[in-house]
Amino acid sequence: MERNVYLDVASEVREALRAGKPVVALESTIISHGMPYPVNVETALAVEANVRKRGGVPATIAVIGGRIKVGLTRDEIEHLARAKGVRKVSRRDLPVVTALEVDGATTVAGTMIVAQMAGISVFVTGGVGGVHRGAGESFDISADLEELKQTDVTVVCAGCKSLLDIPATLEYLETGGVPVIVFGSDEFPAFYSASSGCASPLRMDTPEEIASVIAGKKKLGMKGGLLVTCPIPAEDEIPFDEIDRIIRRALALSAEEGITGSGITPYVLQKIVDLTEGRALRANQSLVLNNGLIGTDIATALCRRA
Ligand code: PSU
Ligand code: MN
Repeated sequence: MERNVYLDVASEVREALRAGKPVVALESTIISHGMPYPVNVETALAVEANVRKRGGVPATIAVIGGRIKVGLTRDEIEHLARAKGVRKVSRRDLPVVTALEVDGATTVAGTMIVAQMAGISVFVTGGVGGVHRGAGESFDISADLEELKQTDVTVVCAGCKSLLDIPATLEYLETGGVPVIVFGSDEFPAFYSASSGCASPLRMDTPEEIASVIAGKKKLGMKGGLLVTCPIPAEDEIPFDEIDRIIRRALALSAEEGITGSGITPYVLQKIVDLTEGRALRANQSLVLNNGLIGTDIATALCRRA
């Protein structure tokens, strides 16, 4: 593990890594900016429980008072879930929150950076950022995609929302050399719905197969992550056309309100929850929990190879 004066790795996580046990990183922007209280706390704890249920050790990542924490206590999760003004921490923000000694919730990009610092290979979340609709004009492309190009962590998610331009996101990942695997489906999933209209770039049906690609990339000495996407469980799926209409309305509202930059994703996520009266929130919870199980199976398969 790299020596890092800002990093606090929880003893359970450190011991699991030393013993070669499966450790799964979890992000915190979903807690502070992605879901309302108290569903955010319930979900964060439930996904940690799912990781444990499958024999893994969860490591939720965030910045508390400028310290980069790998593995949070229940009180720390509760704090992030309730506190106002917790910053959203992507790559550009990490040196700022540590220097200023403030709180920060890490995005996919931020969490990947910290997971790599701690020596964690697999990271589970809900959805990943991507190329925004209209990015040709706005240049709004999530730093998550840049991170996948350069940081050696596998991100397990449920695809990306149609708030993004999904075909452009897949093109961008291809250009960046990021393997995109769909677990058990021929179609790339769109978060709330199992279908997106985009074919799966690569389908795999077992955690062992996926672990072999992660291990293979490492052996080749190639930098960068992998994106593993898991379709939402069928019982909680919202049909693509139905949720797409709602997302378009949420996007129109964000434009009317003049929301820009890193504020767009949290604003739109909140509006989607409001407009669906919580159905989107239940779907979000369900897919994160499912990803927790699959991600732990991948981490376990990876440990068995070592
Ligand atoms: N998409 C979701 N839920 C989320 C996010 C994205 O469905 O919570 C969060 C993640 O933390 C992701 C970040 O890394 O938003 C991307 O933000 P931006 O588009 O500003 O890069
Ligand atoms: Mn952006």
